[in-house]
Amino acid sequence: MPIAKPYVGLSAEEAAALIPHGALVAVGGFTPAGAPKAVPRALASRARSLHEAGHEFQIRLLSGASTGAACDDELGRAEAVSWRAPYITSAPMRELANTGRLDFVDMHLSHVSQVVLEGFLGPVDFAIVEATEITSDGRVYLTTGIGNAPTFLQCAERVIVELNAHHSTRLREMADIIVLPPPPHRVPISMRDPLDRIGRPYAEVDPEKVIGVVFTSEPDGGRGFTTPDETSRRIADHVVEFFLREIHARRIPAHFLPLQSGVGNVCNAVLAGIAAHPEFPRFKVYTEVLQDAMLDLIASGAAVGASASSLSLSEEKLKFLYEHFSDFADRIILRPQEISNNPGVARQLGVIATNTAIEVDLYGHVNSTHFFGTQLMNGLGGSGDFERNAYLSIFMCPSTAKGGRISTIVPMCSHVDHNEHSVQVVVTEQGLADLRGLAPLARARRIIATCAHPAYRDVLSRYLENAPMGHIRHDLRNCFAMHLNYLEHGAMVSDLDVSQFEPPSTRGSS
Ligand code: 0RQ
Repeated sequence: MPIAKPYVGLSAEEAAALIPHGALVAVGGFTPAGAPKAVPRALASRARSLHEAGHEFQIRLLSGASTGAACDDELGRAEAVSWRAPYITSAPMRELANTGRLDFVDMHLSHVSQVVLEGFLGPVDFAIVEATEITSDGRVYLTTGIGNAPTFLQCAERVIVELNAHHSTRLREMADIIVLPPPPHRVPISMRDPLDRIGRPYAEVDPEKVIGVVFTSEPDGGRGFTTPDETSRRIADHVVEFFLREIHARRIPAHFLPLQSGVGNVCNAVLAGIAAHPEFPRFKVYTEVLQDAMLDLIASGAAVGASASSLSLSEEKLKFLYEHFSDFADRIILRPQEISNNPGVARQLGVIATNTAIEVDLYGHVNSTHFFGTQLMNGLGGSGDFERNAYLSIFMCPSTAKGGRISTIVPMCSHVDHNEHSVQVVVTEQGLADLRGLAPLARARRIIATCAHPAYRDVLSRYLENAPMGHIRHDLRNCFAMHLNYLEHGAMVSDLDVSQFEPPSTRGSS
């Protein structure tokens, strides 16, 4: 591949060797999509060699969202990161965060760009971004994930670009890039429709800052989803029926409102449920990651088009997209996450937000991030950007986890990411609790009656009705009794008959 002047071609190892211990390194992309691969992998290998030789070597790592295996997994396994923000899905990184060996800062994804530009995290020493092209005047055409790359390119002191030949150069037709200056120079975001374009097809960098270009040809390594299981399908059915009822009651317009869909199998099942329903109107999507199920909806015409920050697709779907690019070019827009997740835009467009919870308490507070208040799962990602500001805020989860031994409906959340004021609808496979207009005790009774698994309804009702009276009823001595029971005895209630949670096909078989 020819290289534009004035850039220097480097091997990944040569590029990694330029990054010193303690540097704040900011990587482009959003999820594995568009995250750099070769240089982080070489950095991990360098860290291992240095550690073996008895030297200190750790970087601080900032990204758009999660990254790919070549970045977070490799650097995590090499214990090459001392500080990490704003979101991870990597098991090695999670392990470090949960054992006190990594300082992880969980942030709303829409906040990252402004926090960097405001200087709150200190100077960004290096940006590493993945692109299909960099021009001699500093235009950078990004690949499948935009994330915070435009901001990082603007403010990093030194820049390394991975030019990845695996990706279509036509991706620039989907990119719509703008970097908002910090206050008091903010400009209004002029967007009335999810498919409005407000920026340029490229990010910009001062060519003087680019210390090297590394050539690669490597897929993102995105994974597809499993076929929705029965629990996810039942959650999806409740959500789809609710949407249709709301349209019928004219609380949602007949042509629907832009949909935001979070990560995971439940969210994909909802999309599949929407696709399968003959009466569902064609709708637009305003979300952060475009996953396989969403591409299917756009391909089938069920969805008009989507705004997102990345194409987080399986290899098979990405290949399909590249082969039929012209069909999608003006129906998918890829934006920096400050815009894809912008709270003001979500409010302006009237986004309907659907995300998954780890646990929900009786009053509708949601924990998205920490098991038993201590063990980090992934981080809150973009869920708060959308849920707090949505036209309709919906959280979904199975009513139980770990073979029924955990109820996801609990008296009090062991950690709170979204408070009761950001949560209007809670859905499990048991049913859908519409909490709009309900005062705290009515919310609690509805959540127990509608969402809790029958095996846990009595214990939850007893907790509520025996708690001291107040505007909100809580028994501070017992609000975590179910959590403690699980930690001490392996189930949230004693004498639990776990056979009732087995899927119907295995029930009764030996
Ligand atoms: O663990 O597989 O070991 O049994 O948690 O659970 O049901 O597979 O959940 O994959 O849908 O993810 C909230 C984590 C849900 C995700 C969360 C255990 C359960 C299992 C996973 P095992 P499921 P999903 C925008 C939106 C925050 C970020 C976000 C998430 C494992 O959706 O990270 O919303 N959300 N971003 O057994 C103990 C409980 C549990 C529990 C489940 N109450 N206690 N364990 N599990 N509930 C996208 C971006 O930001 C990019």
